[in-house]
Amino acid sequence: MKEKHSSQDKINRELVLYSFRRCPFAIRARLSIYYSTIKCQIREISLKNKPPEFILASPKATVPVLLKEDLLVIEESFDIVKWFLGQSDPGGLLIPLNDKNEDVDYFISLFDNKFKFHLDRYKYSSRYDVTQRQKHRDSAYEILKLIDDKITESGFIYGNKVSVYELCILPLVRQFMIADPLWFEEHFKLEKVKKSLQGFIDSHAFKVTMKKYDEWINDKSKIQYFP
Ligand SMILES: N[C@@H](CCC(=O)N[C@@H](CS)C(=O)NCC(=O)O)C(=O)O
Repeated sequence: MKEKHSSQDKINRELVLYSFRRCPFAIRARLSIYYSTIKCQIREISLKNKPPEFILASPKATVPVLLKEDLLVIEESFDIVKWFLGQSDPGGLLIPLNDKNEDVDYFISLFDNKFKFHLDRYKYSSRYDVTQRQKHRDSAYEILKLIDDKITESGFIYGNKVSVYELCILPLVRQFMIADPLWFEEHFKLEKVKKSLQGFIDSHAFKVTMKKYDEWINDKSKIQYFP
């Protein structure tokens, strides 16, 4: 964590999330804010025209980025999730992290790295190599099998309620579905994953999380809050 805020942020001293509506990593961060019940200033930015204040706060310039009240910056979505729920977790979403039989970090990094690698090459195959599209879809599918095996009788990845697993993994699975909705509808056979994704998309939490915000401009009278 680094201490880099613009002078105006130093005066404001409130939580600020730099976000991008469709980004799966920003979605997970906003979901954690929703479940924490904490209110946070939200700055919806354009990834094609990143504001200088954002780059100053986080030179790696990926969303989401959280500016904390103590002026520290959190630049990784899973760290943002853990931070918000570490402050307030009325729904017990962090419980799997305290279970010695669970390797939450392993699963989430599997999705953030390997799954995302194949997802990008499947979803945006024209930017990579169209001839490899199906191969990457198959590889992503193999990773989704691991989650299908994990999903319990109650339909959740851990126990009988939503947890940090759904928050972090399902936004990426949604991208996999969006890459080719017709194929997903007809050929995706991991029924537990399919049902879990549908429940997630239909949830109040997801609807609130996908609310549209105006693009941020540095004007005090235009501050927006999430949720
Ligand atoms: N490991 C990062 C990944 C974040 C990420 O890759 N975000 C994408 C948007 S989905 C981004 O900001 N890309 C930079 C760009 O498009 O310029 C995290 O978990 O926060």
